[in-house]
Amino acid sequence: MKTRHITAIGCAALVLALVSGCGPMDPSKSHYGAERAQPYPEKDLPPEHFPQAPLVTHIYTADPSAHVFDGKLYLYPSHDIETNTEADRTGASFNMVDYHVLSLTDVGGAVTDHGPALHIGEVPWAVQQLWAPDAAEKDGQYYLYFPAKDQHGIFRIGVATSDKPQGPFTPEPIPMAGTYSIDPAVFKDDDGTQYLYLGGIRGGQLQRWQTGQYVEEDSYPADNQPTLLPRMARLSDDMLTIAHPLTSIPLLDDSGNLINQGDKERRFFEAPWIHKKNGIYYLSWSTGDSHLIQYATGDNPYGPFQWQGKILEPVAGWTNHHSIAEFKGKWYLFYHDTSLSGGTIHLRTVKMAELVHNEDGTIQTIDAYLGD
Ligand code: FUB
Repeated sequence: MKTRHITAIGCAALVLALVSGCGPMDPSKSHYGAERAQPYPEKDLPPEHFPQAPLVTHIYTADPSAHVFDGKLYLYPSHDIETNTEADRTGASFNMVDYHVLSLTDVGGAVTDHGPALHIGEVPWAVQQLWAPDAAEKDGQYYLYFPAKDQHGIFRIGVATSDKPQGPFTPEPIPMAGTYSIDPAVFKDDDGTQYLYLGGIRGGQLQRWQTGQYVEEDSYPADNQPTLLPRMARLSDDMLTIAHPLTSIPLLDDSGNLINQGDKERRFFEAPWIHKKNGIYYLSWSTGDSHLIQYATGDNPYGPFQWQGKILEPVAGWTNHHSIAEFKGKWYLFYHDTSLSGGTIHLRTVKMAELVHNEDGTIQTIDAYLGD
């Protein structure tokens, strides 16, 4: 078990990473595609361009899903590694093999890495790419939900259980029936009902499930047609299965129409996340190739959700993936960037920043990359 402090250690590690060969990758080979909205990682930027320090610096971490269990803040991130897998449009270079759970007792205090919580070799059906996970608790049992590719190269969602929030987790022998794509996120409503949200296009394969069956070819709606939508289902009482088939979550623009495929700054790409404040359900997501975290609000877990604004500007790196949680009376955004690796797109590091909800329920936009 390792414990790290959020201190200048982060800066030292950044310098080390910059000189240790984790150099910038050709952005034309970036995760999922060639688009790039901002100059980083073509430049090596010093730490003052990043208002928040890495939460841990001894490993690369990404896609932080945050939950408070027993008064402690737990993060369930991806564990990024250098795999020498060629980067391509499917995200092949994000070839992660295990998870580590992190926890904090106080914001700004020590961050504990609880060590390996689940390895792909322990999951009978999973072959590669342990991508963004999430976790949930029910009756003293903890559930880790995770995407991985099966023997056919198809992303499925698996679940693993533990009697401790930090694991280690024991995987179920098969993926959750009726699940597909990536980026599971679990939301527990005030009445205790828990819901699974998921989805990601391009490398996340959501575009291959438009008929309800998997097809090998990628196809997308025309730019003037409604975009592909994230999916969700209520979790069964056993937390191991979904209680009904995955259903699409309508995302509406400010005029009340479904957001169109061509609306690249707002359309859903990956990383759905739900939080609830003052009776308002907030659905937030990553726009992928336009590198934003957007959000919409609704009055129930199924939506529809109407777009409200932007939560996070593009970070350093290609992917932008977040979660939101309340801890000790304040709300926080958890996100990642590539500042620690000096810009290597698949070597990211998790961070947190305070998130402010305005009186009218809107959310203040955060900029975690200060540019030049
Ligand atoms: O970490 C692998 C993938 O990159 C995640 O599943 C996506 O959301 C993106 O962050």
